[in-house]
Amino acid sequence: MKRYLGAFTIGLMLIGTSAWADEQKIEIKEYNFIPASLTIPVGTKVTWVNRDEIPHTIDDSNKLFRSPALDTDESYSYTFTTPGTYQYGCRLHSHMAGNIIVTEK
Ligand SMILES: [Cu+2]
Repeated sequence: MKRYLGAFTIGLMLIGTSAWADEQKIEIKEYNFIPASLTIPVGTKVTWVNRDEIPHTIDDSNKLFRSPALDTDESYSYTFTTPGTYQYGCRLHSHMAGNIIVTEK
């Protein structure tokens, strides 16, 4: 039983490490996505965090991903599994725009 738990713990640590390496964060501040342009390898999880006092959304122009309205400090994540260029914006503020370039691994 002890040995089983040990292997389980190491497994969890490995999962934790790879999740850390394949994650990127985009902050929303003063109606801007920061960074507005991000290049990532396929398989990367992107997390947007709203740092404004007003709600924002993350909406892909091709409707691949679409977040609910995020209040202050709320976040939304999407994992990109196909290479390409993704344009997104905020459906509450049409002038907000960002893009993500997903490259082959
Ligand atoms: Cu907005």
